[in-house]
Amino acid sequence: MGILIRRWLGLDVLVALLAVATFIALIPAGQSNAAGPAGRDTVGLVDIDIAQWNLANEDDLITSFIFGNPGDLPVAGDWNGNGTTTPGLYRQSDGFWYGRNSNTQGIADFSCFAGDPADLPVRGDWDGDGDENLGIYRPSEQMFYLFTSSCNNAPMGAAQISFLFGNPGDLPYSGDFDGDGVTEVGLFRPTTGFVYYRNTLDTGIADNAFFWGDPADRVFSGDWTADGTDTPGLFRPSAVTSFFRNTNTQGIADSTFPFGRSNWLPVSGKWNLVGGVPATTSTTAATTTTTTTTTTTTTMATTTTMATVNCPPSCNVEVDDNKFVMKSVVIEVGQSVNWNWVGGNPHSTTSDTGIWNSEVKTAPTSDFSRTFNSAGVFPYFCSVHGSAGGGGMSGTVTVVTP
Ligand SMILES: [Ca+2]
Ligand SMILES: [Ca+2]
Ligand SMILES: [Ca+2]
Ligand SMILES: [Ca+2]
Repeated sequence: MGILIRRWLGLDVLVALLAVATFIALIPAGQSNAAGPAGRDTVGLVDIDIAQWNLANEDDLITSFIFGNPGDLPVAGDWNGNGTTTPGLYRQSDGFWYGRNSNTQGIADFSCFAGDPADLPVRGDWDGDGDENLGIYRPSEQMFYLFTSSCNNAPMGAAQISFLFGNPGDLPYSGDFDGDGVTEVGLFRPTTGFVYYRNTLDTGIADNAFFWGDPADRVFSGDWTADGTDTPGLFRPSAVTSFFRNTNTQGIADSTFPFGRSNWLPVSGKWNLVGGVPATTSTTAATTTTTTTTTTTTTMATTTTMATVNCPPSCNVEVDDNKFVMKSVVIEVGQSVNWNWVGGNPHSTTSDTGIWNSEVKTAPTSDFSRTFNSAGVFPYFCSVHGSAGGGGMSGTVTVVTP
């Protein structure tokens, strides 16, 4: 039948017919999200205007917190392989990704330089060893770059897996579509409403393709049935509703979840959250009454490979009222920074990413030293007079490879 229609009408018309049929079918679909089995993935929606994460649990109750800066692209994953999915984000402005290992408000647990402006993030267990790592899709090249290494606050370097897949305009998503424990990548093509994916992480034509969505939909995937296989979901801004399908086949949604606001971006995972507030929807953007002063990550310097060392083997930074004298120091891997308290006020040197904290000290007898054994940009602040992200009394240590 399909072949006949294609001969008579042409493929584009067939696609259009399928699109209309499936669009209508999606809307009145299925049971509510809360009726799914225990241990399944659930959705989260991120308001990127204010970096607010809103994670739904299996009872459709919402936990909200701030992580990141406005405009960061959310990408959640089980970065430490402990069974709980937690936030990550990709900052297109500087190519850094930032991750957190708990579903609470706080600073990033790690950050790494990973990509280019305009790259789009995906997450997955690309090597099947139990933890998830970052991947990026570079639309200009139609290339996936997937990292199997963890982020340890140094540049990620070259991706372990890279391959060509897709057409210009495609949007990436990822999931374990065949349930073998290794995550694959897929693409949503807004012009056709189809998703395409491969069962292996290499170049080739799609192993499966089916209609799933409208141009404005935001496609993701998850294990909605707790059987180990990821299948598609989508967030439809016009309906402020997430739709879930339990198989990687064309058809109507198996369940739906009305929640969020039309400008929010979806993520999915096992958040392992108990309690929360009931889900609500709105077609208007959130008013930005939520404070962003707790924004937790920092605007990092652009890549620092060309930075010039400006400290001798040990670098002295004066902790004055209320500033760090030598706010931006550049050292080589293996060298140390020594902070000396000279002002009259109490101050601290506290890493944005939590990797050191002097606690609050006062002059004249205080100092604090740290040796930096890996390359990267390490922002810090005074917990009394500054804030993470370069607010107030703050500075950076840039560590370069000799
Ligand atoms: Ca985890
Ligand atoms: Ca892995
Ligand atoms: Ca797989
Ligand atoms: Ca499943």
